[in-house]
Amino acid sequence: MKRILIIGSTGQIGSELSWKLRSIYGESNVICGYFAPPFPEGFFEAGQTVKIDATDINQVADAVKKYQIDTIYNLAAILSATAEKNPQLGWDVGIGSLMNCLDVAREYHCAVFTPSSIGAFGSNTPHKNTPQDTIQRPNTVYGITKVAGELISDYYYERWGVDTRSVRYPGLISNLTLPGGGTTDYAVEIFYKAVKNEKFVCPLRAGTFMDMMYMPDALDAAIQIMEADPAKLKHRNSFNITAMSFDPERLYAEIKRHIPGFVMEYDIDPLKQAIADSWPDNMDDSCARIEWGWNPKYNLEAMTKDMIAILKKKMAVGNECYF
Ligand code: NAD
Ligand code: AKB
Repeated sequence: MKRILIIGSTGQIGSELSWKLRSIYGESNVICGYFAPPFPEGFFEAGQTVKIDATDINQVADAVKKYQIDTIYNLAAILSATAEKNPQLGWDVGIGSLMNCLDVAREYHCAVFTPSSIGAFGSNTPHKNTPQDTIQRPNTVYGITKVAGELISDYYYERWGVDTRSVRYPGLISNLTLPGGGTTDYAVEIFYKAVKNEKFVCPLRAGTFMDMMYMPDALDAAIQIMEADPAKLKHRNSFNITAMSFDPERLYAEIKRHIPGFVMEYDIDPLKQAIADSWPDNMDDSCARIEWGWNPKYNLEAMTKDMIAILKKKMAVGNECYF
């Protein structure tokens, strides 16, 4: 049985991954590291928690020793749009936390999962059917941390035998915790506006295609890659994975099939638009499919139906809607 530490467990991914990992590996085997508010509802009651600033190696090492951890899910990061406003912080959290996890993992024999992103690609990467192995010259600090993270994770595997594995997540759409300041956040925010019957102002231009994924598939990916047979992995850090690709117009049209009166307008955010323009339109994820059986369940139609149903239910019981 695994003993898991999640670093950054209160964010968009961690708040859902913690429930899923507990349901698979047992409540007492999953320790949720937290850094700063906001905390998901019931976070401190749901299981074991520990405060960790992952940029401090002693805090990571103390938690690994105390809880006899053998697997670290390292989710600490500053997402793309926020990191552009504070590059030093983006670097310190993205790379500082990863280096600490890798060094602690090397000493205490842990496996490490650290997500990469579509942000690991740049303007001169082929944008259509982006290959697994291709040019990676991003021009955002977030993307630079992701490329450096992929390389140093492979280095720790090859040089020291640390079992590092990763996926390049696309934009993630979910309904529990709001996204943390990325370029793809619009694809979540639009749903909150739609179910509240409010107008949505889209920060990206029509025709801006990016890969996207519904959170249940993203959680499955994180677990499947860490459970994959190592003998079958030709790649490790990191695998292209995707579930759908759309632009704001296509998403708007799909939501309007459920909420016909919904209105969307555009007010382009130049920073987010420049970042989105540098990212792939759609990635080729065939290596993940072949090497560890990646096979997402949700396409645009299924994700949209589920998002609207869940958010409407939340609103009906009077829960807070934040946008
Ligand atoms: P998020 O911003 O929602 O959460 C990040 C978490 O890191 C938060 O809980 C925050 O408190 C924590 N954190 C910040 N500084 C810390 C520190 N010094 N020590 C410990 N924890 C710290 O991010 P997320 O969306 O959950 O993303 C998790 C990972 O997945 C990141 O590596 C991100 O780059 C990657 N990713 C996310 C998406 C997406 O669409 N959400 C897409 C691609 C990749
Ligand atoms: C962001 O937009 O920064 C993230 C990502 C795709 O990495 N959602």
